Amino acid sequence: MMKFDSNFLWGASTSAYQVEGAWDEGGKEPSVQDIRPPFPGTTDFKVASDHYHNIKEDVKLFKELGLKAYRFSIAWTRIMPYGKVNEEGIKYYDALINELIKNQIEPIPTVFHFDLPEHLHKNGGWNNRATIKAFIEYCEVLFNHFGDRITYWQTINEQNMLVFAGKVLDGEEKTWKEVFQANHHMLVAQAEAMGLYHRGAYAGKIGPAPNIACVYPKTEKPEDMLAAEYMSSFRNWLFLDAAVYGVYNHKAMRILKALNAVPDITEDDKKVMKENTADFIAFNYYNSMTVSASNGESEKKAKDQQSGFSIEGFFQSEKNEHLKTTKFANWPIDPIGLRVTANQIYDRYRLPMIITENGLGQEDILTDDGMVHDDYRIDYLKAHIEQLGLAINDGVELFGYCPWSAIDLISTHEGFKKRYGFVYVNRTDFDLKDLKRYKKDSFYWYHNVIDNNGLK
Ligand code: BGP
Repeated sequence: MMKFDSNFLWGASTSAYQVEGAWDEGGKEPSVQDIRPPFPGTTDFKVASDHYHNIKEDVKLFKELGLKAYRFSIAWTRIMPYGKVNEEGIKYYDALINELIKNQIEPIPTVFHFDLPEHLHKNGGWNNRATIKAFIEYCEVLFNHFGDRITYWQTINEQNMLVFAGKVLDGEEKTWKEVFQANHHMLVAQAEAMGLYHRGAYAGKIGPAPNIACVYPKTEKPEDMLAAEYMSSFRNWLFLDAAVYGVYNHKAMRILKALNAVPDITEDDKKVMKENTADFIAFNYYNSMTVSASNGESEKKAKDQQSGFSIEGFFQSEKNEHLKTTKFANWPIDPIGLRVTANQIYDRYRLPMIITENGLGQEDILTDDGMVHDDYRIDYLKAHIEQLGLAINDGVELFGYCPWSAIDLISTHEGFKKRYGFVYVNRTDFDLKDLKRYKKDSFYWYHNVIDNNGLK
């Protein structure tokens, strides 16, 4: 099996609201995640995995796991509650970043991961242009305080999923027109943040972190191929073309026109987007998509981040009969799709790339002797790492892999029982137990992969 480059960043991922807890401590403002009602049968985000109070213990485990990188998100609500700088929030992330560095783990922060501050949300959220300014003020604080220790900044996690699965991710049902106006403001905010970072001449790099999935045509019919191209432009390239080339993808624009959802774009916005672009691409990959030409079936919205959707007149989501699916939510499992996706992104943009999420959510069982036999997760990750190696052999510039998730945390909409971590956290949705950490079988397995710098 191939060895990876000696600098390859074997990592793992989390996000602030899903792992930290301490939702009202340290001067934190509630975020949209704290104020929306939890999905039926699932917990809220108040305690999560209590990472906030366990940084030292958790980073020690990450070190033991062998992580070379830890991809996490910074809570806007800790750094700038109600728009004011909060020293306690800065101190918290200083402590986390310093602890990681002390343990030779590269900190890879995401600036914004689904947790908009409540006061901005109440003022119209991303639909209000004023949120762009608030975001830039927040970024400025981040770059000033942590910029000396960060090499890779990610701007916005899965902006495309905020667009297509927004109702699941922040509880808001919006029209296409509203969704794409909010999306446009996020694109401008991201470009301004990248500009701010570049002008500051910091030593690191900055880029977006969308969820990218290759799209297959259901059959060899040319109409299905065209449908796949349309979905890919709308779901994937709209977001990366904007971040890397500073322009709107033409086929995505064609769909926006048909949906009556073209946002208001000023000449200034165009200039800002064109002049400020990404240095690298972080992307999350869980599964591929399959579509056929629209047969007039009406629009179907995405159930969640990884499920398909249909746009009348352009593409219709289909089941891929060749792929097995996950137990939770029936997401297709497609390791080869990761190789296809990585190649497609590299073909288009020629930028260095890092995978910032990929993983399997499953109900794990803690045995009486404190073990978790998660061979299903090992199989999933192994198959994906194999394809990642093949993508690198193809010539794709991939410099890191951060599976979701470093430690168990709360799923976006399926609660604590849907676990992803290498480390088991002893709690359920409604019983906090002792929150003790246990190493799963996948922990020892991933440790060996990292140690060996590749699969054996
Ligand atoms: C991505 C999100 C993560 C994470 C992951 C797994 O879309 O960026 O926050 O939650 O999906 O999804 P879920 O938690 O819904 O199983």
